[in-house]
Amino acid sequence: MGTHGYAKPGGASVPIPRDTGPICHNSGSPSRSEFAIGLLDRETGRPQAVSRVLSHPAITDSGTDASFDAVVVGAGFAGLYMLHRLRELGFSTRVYEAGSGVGGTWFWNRYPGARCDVDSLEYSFSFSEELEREWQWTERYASQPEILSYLNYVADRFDLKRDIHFDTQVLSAVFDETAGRWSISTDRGERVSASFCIAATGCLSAARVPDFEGIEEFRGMTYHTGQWPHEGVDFTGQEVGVIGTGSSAIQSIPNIAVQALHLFVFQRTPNFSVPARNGPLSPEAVQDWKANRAKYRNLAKATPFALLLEHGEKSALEMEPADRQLAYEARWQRGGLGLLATFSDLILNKQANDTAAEFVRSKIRSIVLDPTVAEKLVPRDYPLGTKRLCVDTGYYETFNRENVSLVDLRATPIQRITAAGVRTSNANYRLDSIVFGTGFDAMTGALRNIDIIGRAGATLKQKWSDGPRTYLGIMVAGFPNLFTITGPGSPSVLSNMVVSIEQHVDWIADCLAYLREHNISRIEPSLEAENRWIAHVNEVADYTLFPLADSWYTGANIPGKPRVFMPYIGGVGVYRQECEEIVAKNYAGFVLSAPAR
Ligand code: N01
Repeated sequence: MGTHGYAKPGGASVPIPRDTGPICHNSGSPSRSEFAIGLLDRETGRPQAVSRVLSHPAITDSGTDASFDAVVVGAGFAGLYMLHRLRELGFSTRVYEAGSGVGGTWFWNRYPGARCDVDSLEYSFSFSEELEREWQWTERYASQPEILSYLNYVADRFDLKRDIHFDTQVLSAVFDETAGRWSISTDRGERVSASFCIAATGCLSAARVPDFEGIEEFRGMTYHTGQWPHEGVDFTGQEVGVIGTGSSAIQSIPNIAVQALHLFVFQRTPNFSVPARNGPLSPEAVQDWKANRAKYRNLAKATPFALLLEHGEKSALEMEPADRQLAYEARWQRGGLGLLATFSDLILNKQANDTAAEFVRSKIRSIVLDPTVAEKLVPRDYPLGTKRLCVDTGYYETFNRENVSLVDLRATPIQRITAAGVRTSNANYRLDSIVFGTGFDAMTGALRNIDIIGRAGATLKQKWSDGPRTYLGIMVAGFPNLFTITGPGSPSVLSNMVVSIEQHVDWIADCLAYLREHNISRIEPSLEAENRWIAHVNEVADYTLFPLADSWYTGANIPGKPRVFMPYIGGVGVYRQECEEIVAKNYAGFVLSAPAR
C-alpha cells in the first residue's frame, strides 16, 4: 500500500491502493451499433428531433483507408498537444475534429461573455518556453476569442493543422484483436486503423438540451451556450428566455440583458457565484510571470487544483467570526475561485462550509435590491463549491435591471415549450429566442457518443452503464491501447484543465515511447487495478462534501445517468505522484504484452 494520499481533516490520509495483477485476453467480434447526435441544428439554431438516432455498420480492420501509429479524437488543448508530442516522437498521427477549426471547448462555446475563470497566465500551455515568451495575454481572465486565437497560434506555430481532419466526427472505434489495432470510422466515410486510439474529446463537449415537451413547436430561435453560432446573435428588441443558471448562463445573462428588450431567467437551482474582478493584465504581472514561470508552473503542479491560489491552512472554525469575515471579504474583493481556498476545510466540513456559504448569501442579499428576488437567488440546499462555483461579472446586479425577470422553476416548473415561448405552471412567457444554458452530458457523454468496442466485443457504453470505470482516468480494462485524456477518474474538471491535460499527454507520450522501446504492442489496465482505483476515487470523494450536491460531477443533471462522483478529488499533486510511481514500477497495474508471433 502507498503511503501518500488525499489529506483528511486531522492529517490522516486515504491510501492509494496498488495492483500489479494480470488479466487474460479473450477474443470476440464487433456488432452493428447506434450513434446518438446533438439536439440543436448547428446551422439554423433550431431544435432537431429530440432523440434522433443514426445507425451505421460496425467496421473491421480490413478495407481501411490508411494506417497510423495513433489516431487522436479532438483538436482542443488536449488533441493539439497530443499531436505535437506524437510528432516529436516520430509516431504517424491523424487527428479528427468535429469542428471546422481547432479549439474544442473554445471553438464551440462562443456565447456572449464566455471567458475562462482561471487566470490566463496559468490557463495556457507550459511545454514551450518560446511559446510562453511569444504570447501576450491581455486580461486577467482570457475571453473565448482570445483563447481561440491562442490555440490557432499554437496550431500554426507548431504546424499542427496539416494532420487534422476538420468537420469530421468519429463514429466508432473498434479494437481488432487479431491485428491488435483500432479501426476508426468517421461520418465522412473514412476508415483508418491505428495502433493507439487517443480520446481528446473533452469533459464538457456533449451539449445537452433537456427533453422539454413541445420543444420542436417553438417558432422562435433556440441556442445552446455550448453550440453558439459563429457569427454571434443580436438580441436587440427581443424577448429572450435563458433556461439554466450554471457557469455558462451566469456569464451570458448580464450580456444578453443589456441587449434584450426583456430577459426572463428560468432558474431551477440557484448557484453560488463570486465576482471575477477581471481587468487588463498589468505589465508588472506579466513580467513577474515570465521571470518566474518555471517556479510558478512547478508550484501549480503540486497544488490540489493546479491553481496558484493562496491556500489557507486554518480551519474556518478556528477563527473568530469577525476575522473569518475579514478573510472572506479579502477573497471576495480579490475575485475568482480563491474564495474556496480561504480555509483548509471548506470542502470537507459542512459547518466550515456553512460559514462561507452564509458569507456569499449575505453578499447576494446586499447586491440584489428586491428582497424577494434576492431570496430566490440564494442557494440553500447544497454546500458552496459542491456544484461548480461560478465566477461572474455583474450577475447578481443584473437582477436590479427593469428589463430582467427571474422565474423560479422550483415554485412554478416548466410544463412545456409552446410555439410562442415557455409555459410554466402559472404563466405563459412569450419569447423570440430561447437560450439553453442547460449544460452537458459531462465527462462521459462525448466518449459514449462514439461506438467504442474493445476486446470480446465489449462496448464502452455497456461497461460504463453503472458509471465510468477507468484506471487513473487514462485507460479502461478491456480496451487495450485506448487512452482517455482527462478521463473520468482523473482530477480533470476539478483542476486547471491545461495542467491536467499536459500531465496526461506527457504520461501517454512517455508510455508509447516506452512500449516502442521495449517492443510491447499492447497495454491495458488489469481489472483489479481498475476496481481498486475506482474504489479509491469514491472513497476520497466520500471524505468531501461533493457527493451532497446534485451536480454534473455526479451525473445528477442527466435523468437516468448513474449517480457516481466522476472526477478524482485527491488533488493533482498526489495524483501526478501516483502516476509517476506506477511508471517507475514498470507500469504497475497494467498488463503489457509483446506482439504475437
Ligand atoms: O452547465 P451546468 P454550464 N429545467 O450544468 C439547468 C464549465 N464552464 O454550461 O442546477 C430547468 O453547470 C441546471 O439546473 P439544476 C464549468 O465547469 C466553465 O453552465 O440542474 N433547468 C443548471 O442551472 C461549468 O460547471 C466556464 O437544477 C435545467 C443549468 O441548466 C460547466 O462548464 C464557463 C434543466 C446547467 O448548468 C457546465 O456549465 C462556462 C431543466 N430540465 C462553463 N436541466 C468558465 O471557465 C438543466 N437545467 C468560466
